[in-house]
Amino acid sequence: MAAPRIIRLGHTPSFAILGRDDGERDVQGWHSDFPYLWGIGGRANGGGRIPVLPGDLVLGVQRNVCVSEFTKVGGATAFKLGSHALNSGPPEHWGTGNTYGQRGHRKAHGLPYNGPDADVVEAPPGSIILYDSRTWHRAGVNRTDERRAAILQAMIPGYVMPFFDTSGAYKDFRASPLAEQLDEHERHEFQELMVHRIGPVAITGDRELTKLTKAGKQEVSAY
Ligand SMILES: O=C(O)CCC(=O)C(=O)O
Repeated sequence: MAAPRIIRLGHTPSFAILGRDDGERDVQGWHSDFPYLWGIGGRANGGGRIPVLPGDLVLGVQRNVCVSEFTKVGGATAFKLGSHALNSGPPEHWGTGNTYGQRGHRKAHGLPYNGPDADVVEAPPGSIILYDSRTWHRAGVNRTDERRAAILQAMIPGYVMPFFDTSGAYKDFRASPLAEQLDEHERHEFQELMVHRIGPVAITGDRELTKLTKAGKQEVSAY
């Protein structure tokens, strides 16, 4: 399977921060990430958002940066390693994101599945956890006083539509002093990750973005 030549972010990178658990607060349930979103987003398992194709076609790779240390006691992410190959979402009885997304569900029913089939991935701060977006996972439970933080990035081929429009965040970045800290190559790379487009046209409700990013150089055939 040839790798796509254009890779983009499926949404603006976001933080996932966990404070100490109090025994009753809402927690995240089992799910797969964008563009599959099995177990979350209100859809039934499988959801039909993305066709499930045989073989090893991967339409998303998740890249989570551990800002703090990831330990089991501190709320490291739990995965079901190898579940991407099943090409379907987590079972309902594990407690999916749809179920645990209902306010008060954890207080009433306890935590989602945390048995021997759940693999907690521990990692030092600064680590990057890369996984096939189909892999079932959920945030752990932080039983320490240190907050646990990660930056979540959904990497998708350029031909998959983004989950959210990234234009606002990209334009804020361009107008900020941070943009000056990147060299020309880095600025270009960042633009390519953040601005979804086909050929010269930025795919966004923001008409200014096509002009702003002078997107004309890219060939449609590059997809
Ligand atoms: O916060 C975590 O440990 C996992 C979050 C995550 O990967 C997700 O929400 O998709």
